[in-house]
Parts: sequence; structure tokens; C-alpha cells
Amino acid sequence: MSVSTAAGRMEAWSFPPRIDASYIPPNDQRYWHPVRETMPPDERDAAIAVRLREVMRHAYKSSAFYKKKWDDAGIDPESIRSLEDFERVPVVTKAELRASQAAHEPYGDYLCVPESEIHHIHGTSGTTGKPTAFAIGRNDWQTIGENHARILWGMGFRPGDTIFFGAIFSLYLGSWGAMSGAERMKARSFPFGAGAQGMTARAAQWLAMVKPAGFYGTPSYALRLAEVAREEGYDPRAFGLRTLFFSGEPGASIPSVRDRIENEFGARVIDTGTMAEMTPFMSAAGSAESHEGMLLWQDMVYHEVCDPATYARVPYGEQGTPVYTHLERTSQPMIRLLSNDLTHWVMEENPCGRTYPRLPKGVHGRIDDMFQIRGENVYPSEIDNVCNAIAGYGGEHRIHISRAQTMDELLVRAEYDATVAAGGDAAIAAFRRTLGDQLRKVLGVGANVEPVPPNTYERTDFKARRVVDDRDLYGQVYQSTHPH
Ligand code: 8LH
Repeated sequence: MSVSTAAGRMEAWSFPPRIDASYIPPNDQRYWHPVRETMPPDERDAAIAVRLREVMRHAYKSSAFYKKKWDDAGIDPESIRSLEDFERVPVVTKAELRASQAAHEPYGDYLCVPESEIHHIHGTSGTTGKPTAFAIGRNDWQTIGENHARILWGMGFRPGDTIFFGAIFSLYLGSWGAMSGAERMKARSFPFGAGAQGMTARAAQWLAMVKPAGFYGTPSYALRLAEVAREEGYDPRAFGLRTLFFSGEPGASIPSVRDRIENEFGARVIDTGTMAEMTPFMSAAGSAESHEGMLLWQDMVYHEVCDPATYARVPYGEQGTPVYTHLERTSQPMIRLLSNDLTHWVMEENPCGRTYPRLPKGVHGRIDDMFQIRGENVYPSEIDNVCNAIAGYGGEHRIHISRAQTMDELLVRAEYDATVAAGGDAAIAAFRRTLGDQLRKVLGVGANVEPVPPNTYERTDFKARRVVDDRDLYGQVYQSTHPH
């Protein structure tokens, strides 16, 4: 089948996208766009190759950033004819975006639409350094709503369902982006938010009153919400939630964390999320039937999992770093944005029938967050998985990495729960032993374990930061005591 026929068969797939805002599938239809979602992957890939060229053409002619970048690399958008050709296109780093915005305030020289077309401004929530601004065009906001509606539909949401957004509404694109999909599919949105003092107790009160079908937030916050709800006398299972979907951090694809949340709320957990720059960031997402890990909805955003050194795609089954390309954004389109996260991908039959590749264990974490203990690579998410699976775990922990002489040392400080506390020293010692044994088994190296009382650590309304890396401190001390 020729590319144009394949592309022609894909419902309303063009660049720039043309959207029929009145379209909603019948309630019993599994797919929003049956052809796009279930077509043979090679036909989709052929159509994506055409689309990549169109997006590149748009970026090349409307942005000095991409023109210079590709001219310098000797890349002509017209020469990109296949997915293999596309791997020659240099990746874009977040540092380049920051530099572009510093030189061309506030949106950078990769805006690609007139400023008058900007519909939403968002930004990075980082508290250090200069923030990055996200400018989203009016048409793009509509496309984002359309894309997220498709994904929420795939998760099993339908018009009339109430979805509670328990995440910060301000700079953070997560809440706004997810809600745009709920609005598009005519669900009932409850933009409750998060982050203000006393808001979690009130969230429990409202959830008990409104009984929504869906909840959106971060996995860390859902666990905190369950704790606070119980303290306030609510049973989170009585909220009647059907599905909680999460983005922003690993958790929803960490088996023991997912199980913990599913047990707390008596509801299904679905993972989603790429990066704010990549909004529609839900283009990696689980579906109602394929709820483990995330499907890569390749016709919205083209996801590659690449070798972190060469940025060429790794074969299915292997590990690499996600590199993302917008296929439907005209404002600030990201073309090969490097995530610096780590994941592995597979191409298998999906229970939902969609023919997308999948990240069976979601996104494992940031490459920077990985550390080495006696030659073994260790991910914070593996430690999260062990802690959450241990009976008597109190809900929070911290991972300390330090350097004693020349070797890195790992110390896990983990809260025990009230039951362990009631059992006294013997129960605490048993908790320490079990956690130590499990960590050794899973990580392949020993870790020091220090049990700490319930509620030692602050909970978060947003993304958890559990790693305390003291090696820099060691480095500074080392350098000051070993002048060269
Ligand atoms: C994840 C996940 C996930 C994000 N599993 N790690 O929430 C989605 C968007 C809006 C977001 O959080 O964007 P932001 O603030 O730019 O952060 C992106 C990073 O967050 C990403 O590179 C990952 O390291 C992490 N992340 N969703 C695991 N489902």
C-alpha cells in the first residue's frame, strides 16, 4: 500500500491538523480513531515519515533555531524520507532551549507561530535558575485537547464522567493539559488543584461528596491523599473512583507502588506522561485493557527509544532514552527532544488491540538519577519498588548516596508503620532485616538500612525527590584537601 493511501485512510490526519470539534465516538466504541489506532505499524510508520518531513519543513521555514541547527548539521528537511533518515537529525537538548530563550526572550527563536497566536503560557516549575516558557498556540491547544480526549477515551472515560484534577494549576502543564482532554470529550472536569495549605484534607471531603470516576495527579500525591483521608476519617475506597491516572514521575508503573495505590482506592491505576515541552504529554499512556506500562501513540508524537550515546533507535526489547517529536504541534514544535530518561520498549500484541509500541515498565527514571554501587547500576525506582512491597513500610523513605573513601555507599532510611512501631525493638529489627535482604536480592548489592519512625519525612503534593546525593559534598571536601 502506498504511503498516500495509508495516510489517506487515517482519520483526519494532516499537518497542520484539521479537527472536527463536534466528533465524539459512540460510547461503546473502544477507539476514538479506529484506523489510526489499529493500523499495521509499517503503514503507520510510512505515514509518520511523511509527516516528519512536513513538521520539519514548517519548523525550518518559521524558526531561526531549527534553520541554524539543521544547516549546521547539513540536514535538509526535504531529504528526510524514512524513519532511518530521521535518526540523522540532531537531538534538541533542554539546555539549547534555555539558551534560545535567554537570547530571544521570552519564548525563544523556535516559537514557529506569530506571538498573536499564543493561547496559553506555562513554564517549568523549577525553583532554581531561569524558568523555561512554554507558549502554546490557539490551534495547538485544540489539538492537545483532541489528543488527550482520545487517550482518556482509551483509558475508559466517557462523556459525563467526573474527573478530579488533584494537581497544581499554575505553571504546571500537567493539570491543564490533562483537563483539556476531559473538556473536549465532554467529561465533567473538577479542577480542584493541589499545593495550598490544608487542601489535601479538603480534597478528601470533596472526593467523598462528589464521587468522581477519575483522578489525575502524581502517584506520590495520591498516596499522601490516602493517608490524609484516613486521618480525616474517610475511607479512600468510598470515594468510588474507577481509574486514577498519573504523570510526572515514576510510580504508576512501579509494581508495588501501583498495587498500593490500587488497594488504597479500590480503583485501577494508569500511567501516562512524557515532558511538558511535549504537550500533548499524554502521548505515552496506558489504556483500559493494556493498563500496564504505556503505549506510544505514535501518530500524535513520534517516540523513539535511542542509544544515549548515538541517538540512533535501539531495537525493540532494548533499553535507551526516549527522544520525542511532535507530529501535530505548530507552536514550539519539538523535533527530536532528548529526554535523558531511561526506559525500554517492546512491540507486541496489546490487549486493547492498538498497534502501538509499548513501554512495559513505563519510564524508569532520569539517567542522572541512576547511580552505581560497587559496579551495579541502581535506580531510585527499584528501591521505591522494594520499600512499597515490604509489610510494615510506613510510606516514605530517603536514599542517601555517599562516598566513603573511594567507594559509593547506599543508605536507605525507611519509615516503618504504626504496627511495627507497636511491636517495639524486635519488630523494628525484623523490618530492618527484611528490607535489607530484599534490597540485596533486587539490587544485587548490599545497602545499609536505617528504620525511622512513622511520618519522619515530609510528603509532597507534587513530584517526590527521595535521593540525597552526598557525593558532591565528598568531592568538594576531597578537592579542598587534595589540591593539585
Ligand atoms: C515521568 C513520567 C512518568 C513524567 N513516569 N517519569 O506530567 C507530565 C509532564 C507535564 C511533566 O511532568 O513534565 P515535566 O515537568 O517537564 O517533567 C518531565 C519529566 O518528568 C520526564 O522527563 C520524566 O523524568 C518525568 N516523568 N512523567 C516516569 N509517567
